[in-house]
Amino acid sequence: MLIFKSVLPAWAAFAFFSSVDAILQDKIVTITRTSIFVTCPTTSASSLIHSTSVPTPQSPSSNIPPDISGTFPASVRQSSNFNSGIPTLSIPTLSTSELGSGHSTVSKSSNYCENTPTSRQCWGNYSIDTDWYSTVPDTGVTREYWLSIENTTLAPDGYERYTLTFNGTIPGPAIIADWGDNLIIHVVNNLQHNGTSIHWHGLRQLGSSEYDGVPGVTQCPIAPGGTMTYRFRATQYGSTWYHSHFSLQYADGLFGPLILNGPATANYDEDLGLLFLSDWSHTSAFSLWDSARAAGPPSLDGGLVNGTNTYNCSASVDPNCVGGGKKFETVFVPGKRYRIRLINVAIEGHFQFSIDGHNLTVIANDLVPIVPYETNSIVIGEGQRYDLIVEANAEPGDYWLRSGWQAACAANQNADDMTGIIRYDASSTVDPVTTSDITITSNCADEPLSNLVPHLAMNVGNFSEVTQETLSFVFESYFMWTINSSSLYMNWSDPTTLRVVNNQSTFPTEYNVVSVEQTNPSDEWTVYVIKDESGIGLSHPIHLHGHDFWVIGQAEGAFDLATSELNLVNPPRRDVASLPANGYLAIAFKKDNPGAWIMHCHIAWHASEGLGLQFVESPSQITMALADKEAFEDTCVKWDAYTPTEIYLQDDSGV
Ligand SMILES: *[C@@H]1O[C@H](CO)[C@@H](O)[C@H](O)[C@H]1NC(C)=O
Ligand SMILES: *[C@@H]1O[C@H](CO)[C@@H](O)[C@H](O)[C@H]1NC(C)=O
Ligand SMILES: *[C@@H]1O[C@H](CO)[C@@H](O)[C@H](O)[C@H]1NC(C)=O
Ligand SMILES: *[C@@H]1O[C@H](CO)[C@@H](O)[C@H](O)[C@H]1NC(C)=O
Ligand SMILES: *[C@@H]1O[C@H](CO)[C@@H](O)[C@H](O)[C@H]1NC(C)=O
Ligand SMILES: *[C@@H]1O[C@H](CO)[C@@H](O)[C@H](O)[C@H]1NC(C)=O
Ligand SMILES: *[C@@H]1O[C@H](CO)[C@@H](O)[C@H](O)[C@H]1NC(C)=O
Ligand SMILES: *[C@@H]1O[C@H](CO)[C@@H](O)[C@H](O)[C@H]1NC(C)=O
Ligand SMILES: *[C@@H]1O[C@H](CO)[C@@H](O)[C@H](O)[C@H]1NC(C)=O
Ligand SMILES: *[C@@H]1O[C@H](CO)[C@@H](O)[C@H](O)[C@H]1NC(C)=O
Ligand SMILES: *[C@@H]1O[C@H](CO)[C@@H](O)[C@H](O)[C@H]1NC(C)=O
Ligand SMILES: [Cu+2]
Repeated sequence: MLIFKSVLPAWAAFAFFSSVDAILQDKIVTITRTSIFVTCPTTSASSLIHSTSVPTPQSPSSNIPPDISGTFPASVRQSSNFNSGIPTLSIPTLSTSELGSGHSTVSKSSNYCENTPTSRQCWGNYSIDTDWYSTVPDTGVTREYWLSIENTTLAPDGYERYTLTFNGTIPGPAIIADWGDNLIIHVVNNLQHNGTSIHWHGLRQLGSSEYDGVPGVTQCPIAPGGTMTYRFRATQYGSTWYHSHFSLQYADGLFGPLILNGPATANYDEDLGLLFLSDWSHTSAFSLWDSARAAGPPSLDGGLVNGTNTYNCSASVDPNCVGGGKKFETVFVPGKRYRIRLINVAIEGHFQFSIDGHNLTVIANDLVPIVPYETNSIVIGEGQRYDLIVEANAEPGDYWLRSGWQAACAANQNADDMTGIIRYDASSTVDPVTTSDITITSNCADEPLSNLVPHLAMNVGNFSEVTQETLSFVFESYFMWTINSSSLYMNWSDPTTLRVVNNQSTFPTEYNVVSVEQTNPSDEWTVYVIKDESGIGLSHPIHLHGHDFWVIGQAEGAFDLATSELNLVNPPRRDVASLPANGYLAIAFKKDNPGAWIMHCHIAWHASEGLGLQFVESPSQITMALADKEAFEDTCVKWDAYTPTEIYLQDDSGV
């Protein structure tokens, strides 16, 4: 058991984190912007390989709460209008009997509409006004994907290293579905010596919590050589990503786009897909881990924009510095409006994104459409997404797109070189000469809450419980975050969900379990407050699985239930929000999704250092259909058979 009663004084923490600056000053690295083009380590949309198939009856549906269940008419899909900019498929429809009952539907055939560049709020019988928490279209479509996890030598920025990839690329191939579709995703672990586990960030996994992909929480890891098939339904729509949730693996490249097409709060012509902003290291995150937790997180070598950048190798004698990186580029047609699905997938880094000469219209935060607002830059924390519409209304030319690394939040060796290029002329090869009028702030937290107004307004309902916990740390042989004195540590062989399925009602202290149970039908919400009393002075992007949460309080300073202001009237709603340094984050969510749901900091080092907890929600209602239970148990049997031969033992929280 890892229970700590004492913490070091704050000066120890400052000493620990100020070593970042010392590391930074030790190195002098120059940067380049070359125009050499090599094969882009990404997959074009047209090379997507996905198939549709008649699914085996989907079991998770049997678990969907009765309020959203209903009958199941066959659907008709207007394939050409649903996802402009993305190749469409001819999709067979399925009959009610093939899928079984349990999925929801609301038929408003008189309101049927076409989703086009001038009517993005429309979605067939549904619209931007539909409450997707209770109503999901019956597309009758199942999309099946295969992902191969590989150890691949790549030079994303011109510096060659081994990376971890989905299908050989960073980012991995895009997974695209429509709101309401079923997804079946086969994940093959082709790593030689490491387990893995894949998470579908922000998805509710309503009735399918065993497919949330967190090792030690909802599953055992997939053993080397093994396959696991994830099955769930897209009850939401918008922009997100899939990534490994196994230790630090996503920091080495294991992430990819997950797009769920649906309505939007503003019109646009073309969808450019996800745009990944990240920091990037020239050595594996695993090789940095021991020093990161003992001496403070390192200042990484640079950053990538959608998996690519240019590192200046001209003065380097390092044989791995092969050069030939390229800048991310995209071409605008004057007058067109582009949707960019912005995401921060940094290990540790906060961005203030902008495009020289262009404004951004923000239409969604995470998987929640918002009332559009216009800005010239946007602050984005790890794991967060903002859907942006950018109009090609500038003087034709070449423009810098800037990740906008915020040096006040974390150090990086090439902070100013995290850029891409917007061109108006596809044949242009010159570097832009544009300048930015953005002032990079020291806001390491979120956009102002007043900007993030959900289009589908929802207030927080009745709640009687307010759980308060305290973030702090211990420093024994290395640094660990604690929540109420306990650092998260998950036993990969003993996932919470398995305990629940086996009717165990107790959990190890280091599982950091917070129980949530709906006991009274008129009291169906829970409120959780995390208070930073660590004295370290860092903000933390807090991510909850299985739910969108309502951000009811977020401020610096101490929290006091009697006096601190909580906003229960249509507050921002999303799946990652910042816990401000030396402050508190208060969230509310509806107790409508039985499962084991982790909540953790999305700074990769911090999650590994134990900054997490789990809500075990209505455990007696967590059920699995037989086939899913067999698959779930099979993954554990194979993992347990593998562990005696394991070379690399777990040496972090596991998530
Ligand atoms: C790349 O590095 C070389 C050697 O340090 C330097 O002369 C050159 O200006 C750099 N290129 C860019 C584009 O910064
Ligand atoms: C990933 O690679 C596998 C083969 O390794 C292939 O069968 C599959 O179609 C690929 N998936 C995607 C989404 O490109
Ligand atoms: C819309 O609703 C009508 C009437 O229920 C149904 O026939 C049709 O298939 C639905 N279309 C879509 C795309 O869901
Ligand atoms: C990837 O390959 C390299 C080089 O063979 C090896 O050192 C490393 O351990 C491998 N990593 C994983 C996760 O398999
Ligand atoms: C995973 O693989 C890397 C690289 O081979 C290794 O250094 C690391 O310790 C492994 N970690 C775990 C927990 O499997
Ligand atoms: C970024 O890469 C992904 C994966 O290849 C791709 O789907 C997406 O369209 C790219 N983003 C942009 C803005 O081009
Ligand atoms: C951006 O928006 C601001 C405020 O709405 C406006 O003043 C400015 O002209 C806009 N800039 C561009 C390039 O559209
Ligand atoms: C965390 O600690 C506080 C203060 O001791 C206590 O009031 C609270 O109940 C604890 N929270 C949990 C979930 O145990
Ligand atoms: C992890 O769980 C397995 C299975 O319950 C158990 O055998 C093992 O002792 C546990 N490991 C630790 C370190 O508690
Ligand atoms: C758990 O409890 C349920 C209900 O009492 C029972 O049906 C089931 O067999 C039990 N499972 C195990 C593994 O004991
Ligand atoms: C909240 O509780 C009150 C009193 O118990 C009840 O009348 C009301 O219907 C509840 N509201 C909701 C949204 O459940
Ligand atoms: Cu953190």
